Amino acid sequence: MSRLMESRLAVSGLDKIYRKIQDGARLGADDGLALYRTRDLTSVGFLANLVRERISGHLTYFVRNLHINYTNICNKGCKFCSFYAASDDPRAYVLSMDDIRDQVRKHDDVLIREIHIVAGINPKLPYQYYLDLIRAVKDTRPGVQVKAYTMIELAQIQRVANKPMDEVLVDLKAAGLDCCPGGGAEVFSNRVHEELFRAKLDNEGWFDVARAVHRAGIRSNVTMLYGHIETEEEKVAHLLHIRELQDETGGFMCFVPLAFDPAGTGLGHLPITTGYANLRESAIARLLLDNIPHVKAFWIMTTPAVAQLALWYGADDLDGTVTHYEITHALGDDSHHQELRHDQLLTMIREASRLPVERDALYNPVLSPVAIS
Ligand code: V47
Repeated sequence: MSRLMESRLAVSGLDKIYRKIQDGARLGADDGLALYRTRDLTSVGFLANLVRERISGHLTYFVRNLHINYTNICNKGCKFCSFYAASDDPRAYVLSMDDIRDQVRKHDDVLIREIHIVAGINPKLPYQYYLDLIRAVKDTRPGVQVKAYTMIELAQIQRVANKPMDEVLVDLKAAGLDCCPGGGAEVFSNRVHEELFRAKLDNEGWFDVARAVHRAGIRSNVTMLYGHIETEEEKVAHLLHIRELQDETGGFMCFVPLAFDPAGTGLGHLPITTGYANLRESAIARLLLDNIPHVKAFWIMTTPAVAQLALWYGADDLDGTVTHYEITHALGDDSHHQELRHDQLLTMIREASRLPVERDALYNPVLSPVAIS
């Protein structure tokens, strides 16, 4: 390390954290708070990059994927969500199996490896719907991997299945479920739960479902929704809870920081997150989550420009081509069309002096002419 960087870390009070990282020691809650409280983002990024390069070198992962949101009907009423609709709302929809097949077929001309499926909690949907949905996708697009159902949806699926979670997961796996997305974690704080998503599964419930998923041999991601009413202490506690659960199960593939988009939500008065805040979240997550292999820069929420910079602030994954994202609007307009072609992802990664690796939903590198070109 250069003398300049050494004195910079000393001035910002992060030299102790640097020594812990060098020694491979775990950071604690106090370190997490110090990382949030310093104004010296460059030093936080420098530290996060040491860990990022220790874990992934210069590699940066991406996947050719597609999102399907099978219903927007939801009975949870989360204050941060603009996607949900009551069943009598004119915007309300439920996709039939034919609709699902049509949505998949629309992309027949492009290579897709992962289909990411999440939706609202619609109490009218029967158990069979969730199994048929996975089968419909896999029949229409043989070989594609299905990343479906957050822990919140799984709790609902178990409710309608009316049988133990372990048996539900066996059925879902048999239908073709490959892994689960990380949504619904929000912030593991009873206060935030009470204020923003009271009707939803509580934090302990989320952990229990994740434990069952990992026990069933299904890997998942985990998210944190930031930029609303949460405190720095609550974010540190959230990250440390995840680290503890990962020590226990080892089932998390990737941490996904999700920048809150206030447009159309019950928190519409809040500002959108800044580039500074977005880079800080990916860097601190990389430093505290020493046992999670990947940190995602989800460009949909932060803009591609900031996601590209995040590759030097802890992140080693750019998610993917995405195409259409219903949960939030495209920044700056009212549409849901949000797409980066794989060649644009490659350019972004290479321009940032990182090495692109095309992956599948489970982070296995795939050798394709694009990945090696
Ligand atoms: O759980 C809801 C979040 C999540 C808003 O696993 C919002 O690879 C921002 O989990 N502003 C669903 N976020 C999306 C999700 C996800 C996304 C990308 C990749 C992965 C992965 C998972 O979206 C919800 C909630 O936390 N969300 N409303 C909003 N206004």
